Amino acid sequence: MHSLALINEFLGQPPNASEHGYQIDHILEFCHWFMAALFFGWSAFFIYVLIRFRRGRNPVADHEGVTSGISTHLEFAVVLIEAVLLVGFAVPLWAKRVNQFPDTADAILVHAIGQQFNWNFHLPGPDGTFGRRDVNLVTNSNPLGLDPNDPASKDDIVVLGELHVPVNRSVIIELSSKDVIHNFALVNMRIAQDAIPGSIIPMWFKPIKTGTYEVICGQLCGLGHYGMKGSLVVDSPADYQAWLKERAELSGQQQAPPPTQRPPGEPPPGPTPGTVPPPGGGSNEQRGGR
Ligand SMILES: [Cu+2]
Repeated sequence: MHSLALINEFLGQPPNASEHGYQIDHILEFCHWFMAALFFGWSAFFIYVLIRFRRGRNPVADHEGVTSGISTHLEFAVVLIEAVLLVGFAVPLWAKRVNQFPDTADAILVHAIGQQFNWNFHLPGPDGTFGRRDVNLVTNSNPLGLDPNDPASKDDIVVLGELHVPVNRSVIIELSSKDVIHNFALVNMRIAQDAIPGSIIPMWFKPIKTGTYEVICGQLCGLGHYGMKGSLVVDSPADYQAWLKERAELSGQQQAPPPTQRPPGEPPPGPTPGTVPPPGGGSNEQRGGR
């Protein structure tokens, strides 16, 4: 890329894949170089002071103190640079993220719902309308509490852990949480946002490179926090359509009649004879062992 990317790479920053990410990277790079300059500058000054004002040379304390104005000018310059960084770069960049959302007409809108310890994604399906969700309807097989009686929910797509989005389209994610505070962190997209129970918080980014990227939880949310990972797959438009089609077919299968509606005479559902349930009960099998 360019020479300033040295520190970001050294600190393990993965490559940027979003439209606005280079701006974040520039600020990070500049801040790190600035902090490095301050660190070496102040360290040198500290060592100078230790030698210059040693006891052997100054047996009696001087009550006048420093008379030169150099340190005042230096400190003023540091404050000025920091103010320009904050007011001139950081705040405008942040304001654009939170105030200037893309037009929903051509953006992809997805709901992401955090739970200990997974990310659920809810897509509106072909009708473009999100079905009603009700916390009272949440079960193991209906992790988001989607209302089956709402016509808009019939074609909705619910996926666990893996979200696909098309490249070069803005993505708006409306974040919420089922339990505690999580943080939806897309490091490659240079964006992160807290998911707070009881709130729906939007965030947006525009992926510009296809590939598979990590979704992590950026807030310590419990014992399984370390494993709260998912993936964001940025597809070509054709691959994205294929994924949508596949997911729509799969969610059609999920709407098969529930076990209580089995034909008369058929045995009730239960563990397959001869199998041993795993320790701790087998009710979480559907969640997959990510
Ligand atoms: Cu979490």
